[in-house]
Amino acid sequence: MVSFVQLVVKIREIFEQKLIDIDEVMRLLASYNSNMREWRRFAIFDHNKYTRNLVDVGNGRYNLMILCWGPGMASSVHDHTEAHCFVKILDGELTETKFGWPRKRHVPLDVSENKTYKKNMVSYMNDDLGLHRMENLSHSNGAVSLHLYIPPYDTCNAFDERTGKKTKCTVTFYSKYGRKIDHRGNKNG
Ligand code: 2CO
Ligand code: FE2
Repeated sequence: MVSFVQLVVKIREIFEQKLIDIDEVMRLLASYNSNMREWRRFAIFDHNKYTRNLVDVGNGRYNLMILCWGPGMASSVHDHTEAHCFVKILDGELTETKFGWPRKRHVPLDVSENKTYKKNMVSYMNDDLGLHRMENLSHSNGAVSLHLYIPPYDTCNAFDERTGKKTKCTVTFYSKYGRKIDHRGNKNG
């Protein structure tokens, strides 16, 4: 069984290889049994918006971050700028809704899948699989998730669920390496 620090180190080792083996990364993330004491220094919540808290940049090849979702908080419907996106639930639950890419203008997006991920579960997403929204449907509990994006990206597109209209958004960090940075967290993605 790996600790959180060992997990971060093992992710670095995996990405020293050129080719990404999605199943290998999924297995590694699944093998970590979430222990709040190990990651809580990165888990900084905000009252208004889910926060993105940087944990590691793996030599510039990826971004590993912890996202903190207060009750009822959700992302926009968004894409992932051609990055691989792995999500592991560290605490609470998140519900993912997947959508197809917009087919024509002014038409609602098609929902392709809806799944709730519980503590320790792992999900994978990329642009070939469509768009998604993540949300914490709980009215009382927060949720914490570990996200791995390869390669790192700082802009993505958000989509209006009812019209498919696309808006560019910037994704920013609320804290880096456990220290809060002095601007508001991600406003869009
Ligand atoms: N992609 C969103 C973000 O980085 C979170 S949803 O899970 O990929 O803010
Ligand atoms: Fe996402």
